[in-house]
Amino acid sequence: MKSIFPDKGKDTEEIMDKIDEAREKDMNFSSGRIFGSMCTESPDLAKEVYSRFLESNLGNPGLYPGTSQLEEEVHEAVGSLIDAGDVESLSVGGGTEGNIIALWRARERSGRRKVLLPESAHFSFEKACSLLDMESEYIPLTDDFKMDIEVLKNKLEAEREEIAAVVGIAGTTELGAIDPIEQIGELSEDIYFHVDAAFGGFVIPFLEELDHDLPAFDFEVKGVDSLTLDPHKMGMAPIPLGLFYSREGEDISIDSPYLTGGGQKSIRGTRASASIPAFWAVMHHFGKEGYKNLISACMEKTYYLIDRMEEVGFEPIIEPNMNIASFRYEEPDEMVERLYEKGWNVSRTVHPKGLRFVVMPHVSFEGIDEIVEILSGMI
Ligand code: 0PR
Repeated sequence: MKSIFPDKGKDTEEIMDKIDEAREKDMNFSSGRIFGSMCTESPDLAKEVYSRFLESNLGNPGLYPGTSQLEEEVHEAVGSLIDAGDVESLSVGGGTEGNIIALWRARERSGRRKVLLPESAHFSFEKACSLLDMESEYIPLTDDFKMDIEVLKNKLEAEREEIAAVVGIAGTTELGAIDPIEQIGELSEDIYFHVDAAFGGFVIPFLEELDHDLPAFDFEVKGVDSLTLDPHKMGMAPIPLGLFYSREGEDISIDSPYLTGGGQKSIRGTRASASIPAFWAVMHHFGKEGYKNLISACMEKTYYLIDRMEEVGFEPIIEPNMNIASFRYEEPDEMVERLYEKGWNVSRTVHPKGLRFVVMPHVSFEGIDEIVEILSGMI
């Protein structure tokens, strides 16, 4: 096969021309046209900090005591938002890695393979089950799109001995619904209970401070064994950064004899770590007050989007708990494609079929007016 690997080095200008050409094809948050992503643009400060830590690799933490210290401070500060106390914490690549680690621990602890999940669970649990040779069993949802606690109760009574883990979601991907975490915690008792708060974990604590009445979802609930949440979603951190917290931390550590640190608990070995100091900076840049303002502005835009969509005939699937608004629509796939061709990114829901908007901080009132205008011309 003929090698197409570059023969000789090129000059920077030529390289950068190609790089810019590719970058210009990408969509970007600042256009205000992305409604289908749970990520957003980080403040400039984060970009500056990120670029100073490109070498940093917490897979070998002894080489980076400065980054390790910032990591610890991030874990403690975010942990205090979710009542984590002194539970163990790990930096992960995002919700997917956090969910895999949770099921891995549950399997090792119990020696069992069955996982009970709400039908609204993110597809990362299917990856986890496939990797870990575990079996997913889905619990149907109630009319308000939360895990049906009665069905869970019966399942637990009938199959308790086979069940490795129960999963609850605090902020579902499609609708932002919050499962009844307290009730699941009571039912799960000695069975491993993991909360996927990848999105909601950075929203609910601030909404609570803004006097929204939301259910307990974190380590305040006694039965919760582990919880994952993503600063790279509403935390405004650059990707990739998730945080996994676990009440019982000793389950799995793999020896890493050639490295500093002694053992690794994460799935990744080498871990790009620049997003940790970048997030440390973002967290200090906003503070609680800044996050409350951001989330409150997102909620205002969410309600505005719902009003505007109702005006043109769309029906919201649920009253929003957080900054996700989804609307019933029978043929979302085709609509999503058509909007994409026009330069707009809107996502879809599957249960039930609909159009899904994540109202992140980069979304503007003008952007909402524009997309509603376009949609109303297309239905
Ligand atoms: N758990 C929940 C509840 C999630 O919503 C997600 C991601 C995950 C776990 C997995 O997180 P990571 O993708 O960080 O591993 N939800 C979004 C989704 O799949 C992620 C996303 C982000 C999608 C940015 C698109 C995008 O542009 O829809």
